[in-house]
Amino acid sequence: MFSKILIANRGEIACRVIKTARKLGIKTVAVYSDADAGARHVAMADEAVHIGGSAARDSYLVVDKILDACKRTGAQAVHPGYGFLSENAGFAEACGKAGLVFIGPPPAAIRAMGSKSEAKKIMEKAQVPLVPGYHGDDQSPDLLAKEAVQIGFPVLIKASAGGGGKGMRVVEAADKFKDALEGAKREAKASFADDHVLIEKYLTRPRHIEIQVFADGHGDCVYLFERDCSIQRRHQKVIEEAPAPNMDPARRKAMGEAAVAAAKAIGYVGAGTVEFIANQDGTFYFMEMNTRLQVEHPVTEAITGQDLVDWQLQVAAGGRLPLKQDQLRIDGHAVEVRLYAEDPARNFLPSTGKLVHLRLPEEDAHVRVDTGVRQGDTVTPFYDPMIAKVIVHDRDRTSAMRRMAALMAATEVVGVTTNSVLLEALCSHPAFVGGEVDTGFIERYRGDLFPKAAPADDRAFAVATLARVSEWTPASADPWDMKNGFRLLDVGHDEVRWLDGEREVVVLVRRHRNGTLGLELPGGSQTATVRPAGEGALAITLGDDRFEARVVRRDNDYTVFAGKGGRRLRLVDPLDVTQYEATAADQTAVRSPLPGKIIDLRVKAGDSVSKGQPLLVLEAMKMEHTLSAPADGKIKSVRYAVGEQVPEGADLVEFEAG
Ligand code: MV4
Repeated sequence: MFSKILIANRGEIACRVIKTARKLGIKTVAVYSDADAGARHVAMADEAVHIGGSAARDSYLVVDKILDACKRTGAQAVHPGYGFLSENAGFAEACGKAGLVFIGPPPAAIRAMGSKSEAKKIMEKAQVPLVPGYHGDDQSPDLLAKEAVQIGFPVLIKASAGGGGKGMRVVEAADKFKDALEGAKREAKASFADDHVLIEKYLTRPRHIEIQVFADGHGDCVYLFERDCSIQRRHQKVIEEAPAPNMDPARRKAMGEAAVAAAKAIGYVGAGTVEFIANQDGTFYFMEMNTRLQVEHPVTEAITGQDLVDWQLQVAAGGRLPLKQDQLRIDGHAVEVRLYAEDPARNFLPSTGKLVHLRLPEEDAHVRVDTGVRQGDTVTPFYDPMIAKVIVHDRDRTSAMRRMAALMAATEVVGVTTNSVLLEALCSHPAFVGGEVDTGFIERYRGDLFPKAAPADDRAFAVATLARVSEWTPASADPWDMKNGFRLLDVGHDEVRWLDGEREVVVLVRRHRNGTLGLELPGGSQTATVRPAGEGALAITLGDDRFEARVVRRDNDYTVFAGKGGRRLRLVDPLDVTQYEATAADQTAVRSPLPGKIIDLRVKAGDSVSKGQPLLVLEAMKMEHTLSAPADGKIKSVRYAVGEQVPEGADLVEFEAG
């Protein structure tokens, strides 16, 4: 077994690998970029090596710097995590050439799975079920059109070099095929420099079911059952679970054995995932194979009781698989959610900033939290904005979902916007909890999952006001002996002004002789009491209700956590004139929300535009963001050209409202 390994990654997966290495008594070396100098994975490792600039291309993707760090520290093996270089055959090869063990599959296996059509050819030979379709080398439009008719519409045109849904076109009928084919080839050429496409029968309500496989270097290979990852948004997994709901045991065995056949067909070693797409009736087809440890591996660990990084280390060190197939069992049900710093209200734009307040679920026998951040860290635009993975394991699916929904409702983050409200809504949605699972779920239930932002309710105003009053009332002071800030106006009341978005609400506060408070709220008067509870919480009575809440103050922003996600209210301080942000009509420029690259301009100086009209497309954090006109108006100037890099906050388009 290794005495020292280097983790060529960052964030939660780096922390996660370090945790298992430490359990096995293996020393760890972290690598880090400028932006990660104070990161959690650096603090957790036994040693750390700075490898370059914040952008991944200057650090985590630079093979030579990682190999040099191994050399300098005497690391014997490299764990690539996921993303970055984890599926880079050249990197795996370079490790081997440098006398290092790459903790992953052989380079040839990585290469074999790199091309969709190559992978499908290998699977066909291994008799792994493929979606009915055409993935030949003849790409003449007439032949492809004939194949499409043969398959039967609707068909799906897919870029062979594509991934994550890029370059896919659904074609409903023959007369639409030629245009769609041209569009798909154009996009494939632009995105992957390879316009080779394949044609498949389109599955209308598919499920994404993947099988965890594990092979050692001695010819053994097992499957550790399935994960259902159908709940996705823009091909980003949002919720993953194991086992798959309503999975028939015979089907499970068939999929597991097909996945093992796939792994054996390419001489696989290590942890791998064979992805299938399945119809609602359970028929399944090979989609692709991922030659890395997946983000969602913890749900498999939870139901099997295995530590897959431990298995990786043992197999990479030449050991045999720890268990045989008939020793593996499913226990209970596990679900994982990915807590992201992104803003659903701004079309899921990544949300960057300092984690002023971070209260993640407490770990216990049912709950695991894999995170790479701590309160006070900053979510930067350089990397995937995942804050944490929360994994719940329980006796059955309903219990696991109920527990997860409660954890999401209690999760508190201030400083960035997160998707915790969406996660809570999903895990408590009757259709989802009832087992309705397919890749179109979020779109189908958009109305339930993204309710219109309701105005703050009386409870939010009451809690924020009580927090404000608590700032005036030192815990021990006699409410009548007020020295600081509590002004007795006419009949002994004070007022607290709040902004909820653009709506201003005034709450009158009266102190009663018996020490209770009278609050005049938008919905009427309420008697309240407040006292400090443990860990910065407030113990509140409001009318007949008694509950705990937490309020996090940042300048004049009070974020209320009272069991339904965070609600931010801004204290109106009459002396602070800067609090009225420019409304859209006042905006004279469209600014870049993130550092990125301009990849498309839709307007030019002099154009008249209407509110919401797309102006340009910015590429940032591996995603495309379309920036639109904040109001009706005219374009005065366009400050940047296609291909130019822009900093966060740069004025991209000068705009004149009206
Ligand atoms: C499909 C499909 C329907 N029919 N293939 C999306 C990206 C890549 N993972 C394959 N994908 C799909 N392939 C056929 N023949 C629907 C999808 C698909 C999808 C698949 C799995 C998980 C999420 C998805 C979201 C949209 C579309």
